[in-house]
Amino acid sequence: MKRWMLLSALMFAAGCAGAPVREGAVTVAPGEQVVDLRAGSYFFAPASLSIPAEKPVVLRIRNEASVIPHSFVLAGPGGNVLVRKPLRKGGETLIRLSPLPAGTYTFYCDKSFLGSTHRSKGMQGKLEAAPAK
Ligand SMILES: [Cu+2]
Repeated sequence: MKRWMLLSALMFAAGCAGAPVREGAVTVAPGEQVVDLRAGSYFFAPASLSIPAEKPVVLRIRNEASVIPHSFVLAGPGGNVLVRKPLRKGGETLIRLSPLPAGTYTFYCDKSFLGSTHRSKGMQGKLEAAPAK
């Protein structure tokens, strides 16, 4: 009984460490393209991604940082924010991108520490949505 309570307390704590809103789990559909991205303090790798335009894509972001909080923000060519999501610490976060029009997008982490943004420390990159040939 005691052990069961401790386990559920741990799971509760782990589940609540990230986003305040619980979101439905993203599952990859058959044939859907998965793009891998690594994140950490303070980088995204690769810093330059290419995906097909007008196709749904799932981003699979492996966050190597287990203490410092990071996020993934995707902004359109005009700077408008399309996606903003906290990254699971020391684990994977799946993000399904709606089909994007061809163009160059920017992704970055919007966290900061002592007035210095993670983005300025190197947590940013470019995502190219390329038209099919
Ligand atoms: Cu960050």
